[in-house]
Amino acid sequence: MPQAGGDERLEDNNIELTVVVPTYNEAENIGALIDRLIEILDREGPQTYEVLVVDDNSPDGTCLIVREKAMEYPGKVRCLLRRRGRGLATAIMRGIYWARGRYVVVMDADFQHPPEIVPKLYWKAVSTGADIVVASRYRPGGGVEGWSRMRKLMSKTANLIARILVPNTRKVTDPMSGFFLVRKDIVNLSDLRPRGYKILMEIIAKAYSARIEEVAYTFRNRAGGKSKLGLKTIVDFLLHALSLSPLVKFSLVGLLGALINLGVMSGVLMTGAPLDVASILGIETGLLFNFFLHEAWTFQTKMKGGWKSRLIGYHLASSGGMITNYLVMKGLTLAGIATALTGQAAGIIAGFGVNYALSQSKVWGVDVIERIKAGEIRKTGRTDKEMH
Ligand SMILES: Nc1nc2c(ncn2[C@@H]2O[C@H](COP(=O)(O)OP(=O)(O)OP(=O)(O)O)[C@@H](O)[C@H]2O)c(=O)[nH]1
Ligand SMILES: [Mg+2]
Repeated sequence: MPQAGGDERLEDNNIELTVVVPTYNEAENIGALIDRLIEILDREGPQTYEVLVVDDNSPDGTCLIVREKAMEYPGKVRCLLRRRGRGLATAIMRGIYWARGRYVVVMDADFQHPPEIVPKLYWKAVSTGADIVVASRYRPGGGVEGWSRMRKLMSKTANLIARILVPNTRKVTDPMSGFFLVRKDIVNLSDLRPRGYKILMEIIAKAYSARIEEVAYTFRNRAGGKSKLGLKTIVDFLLHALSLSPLVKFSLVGLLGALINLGVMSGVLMTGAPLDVASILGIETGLLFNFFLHEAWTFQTKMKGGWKSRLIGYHLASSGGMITNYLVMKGLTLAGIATALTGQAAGIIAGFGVNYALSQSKVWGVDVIERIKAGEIRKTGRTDKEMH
């Protein structure tokens, strides 16, 4: 998708806020929502704003209602009609692309996201300098209204899965929120590959150096119309979280590294070299291979400075994994719980866990990557502060 700027939108690109509302069959809600948004934003919002509805050609005529409202509130309301393609995440991306505002708020049309929170998100961003402000159900003062126990449990589980799989989401209490503000220029639309509903999770996963704040809110019952939520949403969420997860990439790289380790070892053995030499060469080649792939792919640092200290760190993390592997095997076999082989297998799993945990938190931790992306860690590996 093309990036913002450099076209006809530039001339009136200097408004403060765009509220993007994706819709599919929201004729029952959209008119009232626009009235309410205009009333609140005129009173409490920034001087310049617009409401941009992105409608996927709803058969119930949602976009026609929006166009009537556009005449009622000139310059403040637009409907972007997508005749081809459907899907919430891509509709939101379209909305962000066409937004003229410096800040963009994304919200649902069905009043589950209270319009009164919109100015709060905006003023929070302005007063704190945040790049992203999440409207959170899980902050003190927030909550959900009318959810069954099952839906609460599903939401909490999804939250936990995101936290485990996508470390950057740990910065917020509600990474799955559909209600949030972003500063338009921090979203790199061509970098997003969203699947299903949870575009915020991906924006947070990829915006390493973004400053994030939250505002509590209560998620309300749908005012009218029907839900588009289904089983597919859950499957999409899981696949999306996996695709953003360094854990999955770390495992794949680890497997490849093991194959390289074995390949190099057998090659060296064929030259008549002693087993110890062949084994150590195999281990080190596998490690180096893993390291460079983790740099470029798993954690996407793109080798931006400080990599030598990360290389040493990765050797330590891997050694921690190997020691754990050995200790677990030894412990299980001595205790008579496992055979040599099953003990070693359990050791490999435990060792992998330790290696991943150390690599992810210490070598390529969220804060480390944040500092690399912000250009704070230079080629020497020292930070700007240390150099001054
Ligand atoms: N443009 C567009 N909007 C969509 C699409 N699917 C859902 N939406 C809109 O996205 C918002 C959220 O969808 P909902 O069906 O309310 O999903 P939900 O809030 O998770 O589910 P409920 O709690 O049951 O309402 C609403 O404004 C929908 O109209 C789509 O395919 N295209
Ligand atoms: Mg809804």
